[in-house]
Amino acid sequence: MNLLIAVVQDQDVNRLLTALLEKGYRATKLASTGGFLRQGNTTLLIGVKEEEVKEVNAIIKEICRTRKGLVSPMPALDQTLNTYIPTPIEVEVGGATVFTLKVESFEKM
Ligand code: 2BA
Repeated sequence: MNLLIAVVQDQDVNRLLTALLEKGYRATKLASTGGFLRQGNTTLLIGVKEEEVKEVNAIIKEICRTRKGLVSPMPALDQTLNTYIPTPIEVEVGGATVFTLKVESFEKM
């Protein structure tokens, strides 16, 4: 058994969950926030057999899009807020960030 922890953009979640459920996979959806952009994203916990990891990763890859995000850098410590003009920096977000963990034990009680 493996646990995929997939951080995905909110815009992709519904399509991704539909695609996973259609193929018989189960998932738990958690609301999360990216540490860098401080914007909402979604973390999915997906428990799958070893031989299913590849297919689930392929589904995630197919559905999750790359998008642009904007972040405003914090002013330097020696810079007063009066003179600080934030210039947003563009970053590329996604498709998805996926961690694959081996599960030591899996039981439903
Ligand atoms: P955020 O932390 O909000 O990051 C959003 C995007 O900002 C990242 O996209 C990346 O392009 C950029 N970014 C993040 N940290 C950066 C840094 N220190 N310097 C410059 N640019 C930076 P993704 O890499 O696609 O990540 C999307 C979301 O996936 C992240 O949102 C975070 O919630 C999660 N994530 C990514 N890598 C992770 C990791 N190693 N551990 C835990 N969560 C991760």
